[in-house]
Amino acid sequence: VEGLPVYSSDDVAKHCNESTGVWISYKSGVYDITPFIKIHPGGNKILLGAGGSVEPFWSLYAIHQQPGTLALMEKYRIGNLTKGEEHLAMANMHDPYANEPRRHPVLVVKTKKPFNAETPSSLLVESFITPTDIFYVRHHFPVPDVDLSSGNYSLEVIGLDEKHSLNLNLDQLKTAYAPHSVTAALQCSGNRRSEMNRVKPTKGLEWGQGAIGNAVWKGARLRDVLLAAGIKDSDENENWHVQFDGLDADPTNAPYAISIPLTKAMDPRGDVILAYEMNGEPLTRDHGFPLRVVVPGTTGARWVKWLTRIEVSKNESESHWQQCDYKSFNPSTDWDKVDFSTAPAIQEMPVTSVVCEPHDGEKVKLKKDKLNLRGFAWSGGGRGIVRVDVSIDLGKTWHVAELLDPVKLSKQWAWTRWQANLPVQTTGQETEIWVRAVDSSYNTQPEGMEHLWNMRGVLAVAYHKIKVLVEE
Ligand code: MTE
Ligand code: MO
Repeated sequence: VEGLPVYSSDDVAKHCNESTGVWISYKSGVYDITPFIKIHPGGNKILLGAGGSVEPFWSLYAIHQQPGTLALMEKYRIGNLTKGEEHLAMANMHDPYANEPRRHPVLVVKTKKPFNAETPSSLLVESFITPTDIFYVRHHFPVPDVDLSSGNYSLEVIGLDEKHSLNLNLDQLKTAYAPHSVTAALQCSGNRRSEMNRVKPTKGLEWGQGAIGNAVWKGARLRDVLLAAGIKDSDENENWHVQFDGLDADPTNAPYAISIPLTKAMDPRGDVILAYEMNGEPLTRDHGFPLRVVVPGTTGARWVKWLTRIEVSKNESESHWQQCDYKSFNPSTDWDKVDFSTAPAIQEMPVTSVVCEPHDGEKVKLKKDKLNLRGFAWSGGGRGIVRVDVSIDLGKTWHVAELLDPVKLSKQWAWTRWQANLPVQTTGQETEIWVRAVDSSYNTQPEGMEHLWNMRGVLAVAYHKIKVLVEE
């Protein structure tokens, strides 16, 4: 670093767009990141930091606190910042995370700002319904704080024809539309990413197996609200979408926004609801108070929290999250080659299963010469789990696990817990456990994460494999 040219924060500030070139500072370094802009995993959000210090944005998008980010940056280093000017760009920043809710200490925190945390998997298998306080949390931004008594909260609903637009407060939504309850699992597209990262690093939060939970959601049917907004069943077109905006927004004021197909929204069997209750209580702030979308069978990213706007449109959302995230690619596609427009957004999720107990690396004792295993399985699209298979000899022989929760073949939105008691002949040895589930379409999981690997680390649904030491 010694010997590089010295630049002032004013010099950096002059390079703030693509025509001047984009410079940023980080601590005492000055970087020309112009060539990096088009391959930045977070899209053009990187321009927010142009001409100044990136530190505030790095703490806003905590994903950058991964090892490797700095090393990647060093390639673009062109000089040093004038001594003493390191904090100039940040002098007036206030902490957007000053007003976060309290969280249960049992949650395993992945990032604090934004807050992202998962449920320990040994707790997941304890109950069919995951208690709200220990349910995983996935935020992109600070948590909005809605005060219903201020009268400022409303839900705007825009149909295809503006004449029928609705503007509802929470009471109107609760009284005008019959409440409907749905028991459904919510799972992040990135659940189990850490297993995929063992093949090769991906970009995303380092989730274990706990970015999933199962809850009872209550609210108005989206179908009923859309009918009131003038949408007819005959309007249905495979390509049309329903867009949702949250109250949370990025530093350019673009709200978290996502869309789902209109066919799913209008399907009376689709059970999409605008939920104001989770597990019998009003939603908590972390889970979207006062209103969130529940899209059973569909990936978590579409379940927009702090919902404030719905719009039916002839195309899907143009947002970064719809277009340039939550998509999967061929294992040989990397960030320098990827064209996000070539892949559809993830909607329904594939089948997955997890061993929750014992956990990877645990020393276990046999009960009556048997090894007791417990876990969960789930599939998207309303496909119920019909079988869970377990092997302790690398797939030479398989045992059928017992399903602990009732399963339907269709419209099965909830997960299913399972258990198995396997005879183990030898003790004092490391034993590898494999589990895979089969859903009602007879879809099952691929064996290895290596064949599923994708640069974003989504849909990590290979067999769950763990090793335990069976004690005497
Ligand atoms: N909605 C808004 N408005 N903002 C968000 O950051 N995160 C999404 C989704 N809805 C998100 C959102 C993602 S990626 C997931 S996995 C789920 O919310 C997580 O929901 P939970 O925090 O209630 O578990
Ligand atoms: Mo997610």
